[in-house]
Amino acid sequence: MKTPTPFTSPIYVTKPFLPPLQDFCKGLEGIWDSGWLTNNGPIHERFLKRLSEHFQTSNLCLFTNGTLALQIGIQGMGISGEVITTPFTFVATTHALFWNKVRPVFCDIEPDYFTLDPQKVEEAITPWTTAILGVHVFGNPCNLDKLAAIARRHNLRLLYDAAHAFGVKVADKPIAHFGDLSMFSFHATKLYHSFEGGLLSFQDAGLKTLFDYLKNFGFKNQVEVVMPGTNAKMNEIQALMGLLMLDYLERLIEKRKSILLHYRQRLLAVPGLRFSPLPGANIKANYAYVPVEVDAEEFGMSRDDLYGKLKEFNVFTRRYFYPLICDFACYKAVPLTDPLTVARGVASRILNLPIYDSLDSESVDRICDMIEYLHFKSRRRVPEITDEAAAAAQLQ
Ligand code: T4K
Repeated sequence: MKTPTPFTSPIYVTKPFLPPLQDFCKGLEGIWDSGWLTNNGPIHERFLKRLSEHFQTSNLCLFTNGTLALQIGIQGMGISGEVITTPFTFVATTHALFWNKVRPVFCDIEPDYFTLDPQKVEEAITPWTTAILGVHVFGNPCNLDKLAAIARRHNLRLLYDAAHAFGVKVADKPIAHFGDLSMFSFHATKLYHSFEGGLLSFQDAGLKTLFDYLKNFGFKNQVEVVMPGTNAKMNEIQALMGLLMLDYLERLIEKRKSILLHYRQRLLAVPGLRFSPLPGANIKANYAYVPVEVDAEEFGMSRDDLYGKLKEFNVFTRRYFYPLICDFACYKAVPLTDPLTVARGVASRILNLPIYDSLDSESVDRICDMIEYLHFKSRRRVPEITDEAAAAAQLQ
């Protein structure tokens, strides 16, 4: 097998899609003309209106980033005591609890889609539990029905970190319709972005005013501050990007779907590589990430070695989410009530492959060639990808 040629410029795990520069510049001219830069400006209001149509609800509030949105969501809902959450996520999920002086209770995940394991959630409930904070990690919806039933049975609030899940629908409903509150991140690394940005969607319309106060220093009007709020407002430039990006959302999702299917078709038959099952028929996925688990024994090389070797070919994959949050120095003291067996295994095997709009199919093929080559080299044999295996892989 021939040694693949490294890419001449780096291939990162993601690269933001940008709308045509002239459209953005036209929007900037409007901002220059109006002189309105932030604090619920006209573009912010237009963006919010378009998002209400997209989400089929007006219970929405925009923020400068997803982390502050989640922090404010937790605070505004009066969450206290303990919250059951996942250790397999970006660290901001737990930080948002910590900043509210809420104790995280780390609960194990299920092996297919890496979201909270409902049975483990129920086992972790104590008299101090006030809420469940699930994460639709990589855009995979949590087990919505089971978590809702547990929350109902135990009188808990149900919050979702939906940072990865913009554009996802379940049974034709935007994923924001599930749970009491969902947070979406519009960070540059997301499939849909506003440079930086965040959104809360919630069921209780009464929370809107509270969130608006909390993100704007607690101001009710020019002379009344009704609570110690912070500054977490989305500015006009962010809103402009978000507004322009909305027109491309479906196209971006379709392109990602084709990239994911391409990776699967090429790599599913390689021993030691495992993809999550394709989403169920009632789920409209957003294909935000391409997580693959690497079984060191079968693949012939550990996940970390593969990650390192791909760098030599100028391919920069990411180990989202390793280490587990409970293993970071700042959370090591949080007592664990569960060995987190599944989460630990997944964190040690997971590797996210590059996926973004401008990644062409030739580049996907080259990345797959590199992975096959590294497997071959470590095994000293050509992977046995028969026509039947490849056909079966495509069907899975
Ligand atoms: N909850 C979850 C589950 C999350 O995943 C996140 C954020 C949050 C909450 C918090 O939401 P925000 O407050 O961020 O809205 C990135 C992002 O910074 C972070 O937003 C994201 N999750 C996380 C999964 O990924 P890093 O440290 O991996 O980013 P970075 O700078 O290494 O970027 C990754 C690659 O993307 C780079 O190698 C190159 C490319 N890139 C990046 C940026 C920023 C670009 O091409 N252009 C860019 O502008 O955290």
